[in-house]
Amino acid sequence: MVPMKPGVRRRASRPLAAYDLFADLAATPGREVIADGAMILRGFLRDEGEAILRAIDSVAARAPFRRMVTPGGFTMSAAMTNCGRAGWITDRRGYRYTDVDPESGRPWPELPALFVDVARRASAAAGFRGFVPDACLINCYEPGARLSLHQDRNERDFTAPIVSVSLGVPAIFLFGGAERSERPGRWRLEHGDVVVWGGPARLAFHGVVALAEGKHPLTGSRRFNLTLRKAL
Ligand SMILES: O=C(O)CCC(=O)C(=O)O
Repeated sequence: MVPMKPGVRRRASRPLAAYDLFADLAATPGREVIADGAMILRGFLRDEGEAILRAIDSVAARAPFRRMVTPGGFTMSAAMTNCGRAGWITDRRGYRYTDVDPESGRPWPELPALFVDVARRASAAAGFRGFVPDACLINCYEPGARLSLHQDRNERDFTAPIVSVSLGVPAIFLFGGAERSERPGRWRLEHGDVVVWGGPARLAFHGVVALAEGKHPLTGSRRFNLTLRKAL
């Protein structure tokens, strides 16, 4: 080991969210690479959908879904809530994370252990090791609700991947590049599919096309999405 000069502090090692296994795992059946650093895990959580939906209900009982307003004054069509140490919000003052729910003044509900476990397993299955989320944005789409192309960039640490879980009615997911002008690909996401992106894809623009009418035995006409992130 090289001795350090007196007064020079060794930098703390960065959290390990390595992307080194991505290429090896991409060839596994049920995995679909949609960009360098981004993959869909088909049906990964199909059998756990019901338990995840129950956990969403218990979060929403404490921090109800609401339709937030963008800084430009547009009311978003998807309803949202959060759990974890930080929750993503938007209002006339901007996009940001807060440690309390502005509607109640109370901390966001804790991240259910199931969500942490799902994030760990899904990120590892996509080749990102050591991911521990501290925030989960929960989106609820009714028919017609959509999410326009955006980057997830309010987080402090872009070395951590994003884990995005789809439940209920299928949706068309848009996934592009680091520039908004890049034409995104379109991917149908079904109940239990998980998308993981990080490394070179971490700041890719992505969005969701307006939800079509549909019926799912567990969610009726709605689609839910969990976006698990390391925000702090
Ligand atoms: O609903 C989805 O599949 C994507 C959600 C999303 O992009 C987000 O919450 O940033």
